[in-house]
Amino acid sequence: MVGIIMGSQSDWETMRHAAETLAALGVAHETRIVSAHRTPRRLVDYAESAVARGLRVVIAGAGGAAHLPGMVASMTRLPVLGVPVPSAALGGMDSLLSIVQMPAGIPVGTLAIGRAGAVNAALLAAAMLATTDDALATRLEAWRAAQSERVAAEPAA
Ligand code: RP5
Repeated sequence: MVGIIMGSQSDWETMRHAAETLAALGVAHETRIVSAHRTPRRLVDYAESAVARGLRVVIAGAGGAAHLPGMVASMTRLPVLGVPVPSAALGGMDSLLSIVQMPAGIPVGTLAIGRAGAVNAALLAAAMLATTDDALATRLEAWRAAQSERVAAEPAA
C-alpha cells in the first residue's frame, strides 16, 4: 500500500526508519532504490505504474540535488511525502530545499531532515490510510498512546 523509494543505497540508513515504523503499525509496504539521476527510466516506470499496482501513498527520500520526490509527484496523482536525507557536504539543507520548494501545481509533503522525517512520513502515510481503515486507525492510536506512556514525568538524574 505504501511505496518507500530512495535515491541510493546510502539513503537506507535514513529511510529504514520509515519502513520500521510502517512495519510496527502493520502497514504493507515495499522498498525500492529509484534514482532520478542514475536510473531515470526506472523512475518513470515506478511512478507511472504506482496507481495500477495498488499503491496509495509514496514516501520518497533523497539527498543533495534531491529531485526524486518532485519527479515522482509529477508522474502520479498519489500523495508523495518527501524525506530530505542528510548530505555529507551540506548536512541535508540542500536536500530539504530541493524537496520543499515545489512549484504550485505539483505538491510534495515535505518532512524534516533525516530520521525524524522518515518516521513522520510513515506516521503521516498511516494517518492518511487510517481515514478509510478503522483497524489501522485503532493501531495508530495505540502507537501514539504507547509513545506517550514512554515519556517520563521527570528527567532522570
Ligand atoms: C542522491 O545522492 C541520493 O538520494 C543520495 O542521498 C545522494 C548520494 O548518493 P550516493 O553517492 O551515496 O549513492 O541521489
